[in-house]
Amino acid sequence: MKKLQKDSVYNEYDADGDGIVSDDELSHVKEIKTTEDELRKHLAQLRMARYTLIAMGLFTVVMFFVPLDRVNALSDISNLFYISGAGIVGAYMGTTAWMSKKR
Ligand SMILES: [Ca+2]
Repeated sequence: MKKLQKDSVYNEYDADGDGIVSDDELSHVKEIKTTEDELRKHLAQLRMARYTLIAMGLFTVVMFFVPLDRVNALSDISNLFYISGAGIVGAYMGTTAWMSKKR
């Protein structure tokens, strides 16, 4: 019988913790990795959407303290900022709803 080396990275594939990495457990490795990748990707997208929302909120609050002539000068940029921010958040929500429906 073969054994894993000490502190092997494949120890985690012993799902039931009996000290034996069985054929059945190994066959699930790809599935586990795919799920982990999806979770990581989802987490990154969640962070992006969250920080975009926070940035939009902060930007709005900051705009209250900026002199009006500067606000007018920046209006083209701030319009783009709001539209693209809403696009990011909307795309996140849309794909999240679509992905959870697909499952
Ligand atoms: Ca096992």
